[in-house]
Parts: sequence; C-alpha cells; structure tokens
Amino acid sequence: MTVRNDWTLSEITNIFNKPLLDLMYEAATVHRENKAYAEVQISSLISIKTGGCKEDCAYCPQAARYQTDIEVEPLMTVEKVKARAAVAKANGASRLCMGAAWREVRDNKDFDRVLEMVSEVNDMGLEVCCTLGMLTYDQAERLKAAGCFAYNHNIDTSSDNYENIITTRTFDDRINTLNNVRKAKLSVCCGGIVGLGETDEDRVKMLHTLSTMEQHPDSVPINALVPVQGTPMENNQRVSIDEMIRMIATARIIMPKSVVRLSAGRNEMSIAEQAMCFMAGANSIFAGEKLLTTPNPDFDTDIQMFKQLGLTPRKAFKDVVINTETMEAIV
Ligand code: SAM
Ligand code: DTB
Ligand code: SF4
Repeated sequence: MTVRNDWTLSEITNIFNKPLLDLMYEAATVHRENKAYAEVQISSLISIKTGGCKEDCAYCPQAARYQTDIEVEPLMTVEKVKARAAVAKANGASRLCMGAAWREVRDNKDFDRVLEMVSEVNDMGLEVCCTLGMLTYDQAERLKAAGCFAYNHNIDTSSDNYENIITTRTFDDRINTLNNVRKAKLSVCCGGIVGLGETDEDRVKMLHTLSTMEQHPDSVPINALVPVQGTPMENNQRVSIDEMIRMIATARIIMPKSVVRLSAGRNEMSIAEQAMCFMAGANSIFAGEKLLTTPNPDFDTDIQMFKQLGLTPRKAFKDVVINTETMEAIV
C-alpha cells in the first residue's frame, strides 16, 4: 500500500465525485488491504473543562458568546477523570480523549493538573489523547513526557472557508500547533467537520490539506455538525449519510494507513448507515453516551452494534513501535 503526499486537487475531486457505490467499493478495497479491517478503535471523550470559551467557532456550543444550554464547569479533578477512564476501559475503549474548552494551553496550575491526569490515565494502560487548543512546542513536549500519546487539533474546514467559521485564530495558527505536536512525536489526530455550509470544493480542499501534509495525520476524525441551539449554526441542515460516506471513503483512499474516525453525528445514524461508513473505511468511533457536550450512543448500544456487524475493538498501543534505546514510542 503506497502512501502518497502529492495528491492534486483534481485527483481528489475525481475520487470524491465518483458514483457513490463505485467510491465505496474502491475505498472498501483499499481498506481490506489492511489485515485488521474489522478492527475498530474505540475512543472515549471526556470534557475535562466545559464551556466559557473565548473563541468564536460558529459550530461550538462551548463558546461563551453564544447563548446555549451548556453549564460552565471548572477543570475536573484527577480522581473524577480516573473514574471515568475506568468505565471507558471496562467498556472496550483503548483511547481516552480529554477535551478542554480553551483557546490555548497556558503554563499554569490547570496545565499541571492536566499533566497529572495524563500520567494517571496512561498508567491505566489507555492511549491518552488531549485536545486543549493551541499548543507551543514546549507544551507539546511536556504532554509527551507526562505520557500523552496523541493530540487532537482539527483544521475543521478548508482554508478558504475557515474565516466564515472562526475569526479569533487563523488557519495558520492551527497548522503551527500541528507542527509542534508532530515535532514532539505525539500521534497527530486531525480532521474536520461537514455541514458548516461549506461547498463540495471546500470538502475536497480540506481533504487535500490533510493528505498533502508531510506525514498524514495518524487519525482523521470526520465529524458531522451537531447543530446546537444558540450557535450561529443552529439551523444548518443535517448532513446526509451519503455525504458522510463520500468524505470517509475519499479519506480512506487518499490516506490509506490513517485511522479514519466516524466522529460526531452517530447519534442520528442507524446501524445500517454506520455499517456503510465502516464498509467505506471508517475504523474508529467515539463511544460513550456523550461526546463533549452532546449525546452519543451509549456503550451498550455500540457493543451490540459491534456484535451485529462482526467488528472487534482495537487494542491499545497496537502497531506502536518502541525505540529500545530510549524506550519511547515511535509514532
Ligand atoms: N477547544 C479545543 C479546540 O478547539 O481545539 C478543543 C475542543 S474542540 C470542541 C474540538 C473539536 O470538536 C473542534 O475542532 C471541532 O472540530 C469539534 N466540534 C466542536 N463542536 C462541534 C459540533 N457542534 N459538531 C461537530 N463537531 C464539533
Ligand atoms: C473531534 O474531532 N470530535 C470530537 C473531538 N475531536 C474532540 C468533539 C466533537 C464535539 C461535538 C460537539 C459536542 O459534543 O460538544
Ligand atoms: Fe472554544 Fe474549541 Fe469550542 Fe472553538 S471549538 S469555541 S476553541 S471549545
């Protein structure tokens, strides 16, 4: 399986616009070159600090400037995070992703507490992922040293559409954080959202940015917008299943070795619809009854779906190579 970083916009456009069943078939064929195609990574999310965010991301219920029903909550205690991590692990999760409604990380007591959470959850044998906003290289290194495995920072949409969605930080700020994450040898989790009012051209451009990175993101979350009352996107039309399949299948074909995550939006999907996404190459989900603030299928529902579809949960730290000199994970 060759991994290419030189995709052109026209090549991706041609793939993206194939008749849906041809596109699915091609993506499924690429996916089946991976021996473990029926393995799906289960990642569980915890919102460790909720609401009151200064940013203006138009999709986000946690932005302070929008009148949503979200209750602002301070940074969780380490004990509470550990308890939630234990429940996630008992339900088959191999990764725990901790999200904070921050614009960026600051070097203060809160960050020290996050580092403690990271270390404790890593000691429980779970892959720790954090999504805390913008990060300097030094902060990325501190996370890595504490036992953090991955960092999620999405580009969200195309560079052209970006200013219509967020004005309080730039597309280049995002890329800068992603470079810091990569340089600190954290696993890179980076994807975006569909349903923000973007065009198909924007979707292709977003996939082009991801697939022409020097190294593809190790995981690529594809979120369907969850429209939340009070946000500027509250009345956006729901993303249809064929649009999700098209994104997932194209991502699978152009980034064949990355984990593609069927992310936000599963609560509104039937098992048959999700099955088509797995067929089209999705091999990860967020599980647990809440994403960060919005509903998601509960663990039992997903365990049932795995049984029905013959899927198995992927083990933590699978395929991770350890440098025996430094004992560091090579990602
Ligand atoms: N504050 C940090 C940041 O923005 O990087 C971390 C948390 S933020 C909520 C993580 C990601 O969640 C966003 O980049 C966006 O892609 C996704 N997200 C937020 N609200 C969403 C919504 N309503 N529907 C779908 N995805 C959403
Ligand atoms: C990602 O790509 N999706 C997750 C995670 N990374 C942090 C977040 C989805 C949030 C959906 C809206 C909410 O629950 O607040
Ligand atoms: Fe804040 Fe992140 Fe929500 Fe943007 S997406 S408003 S940065 S919590």
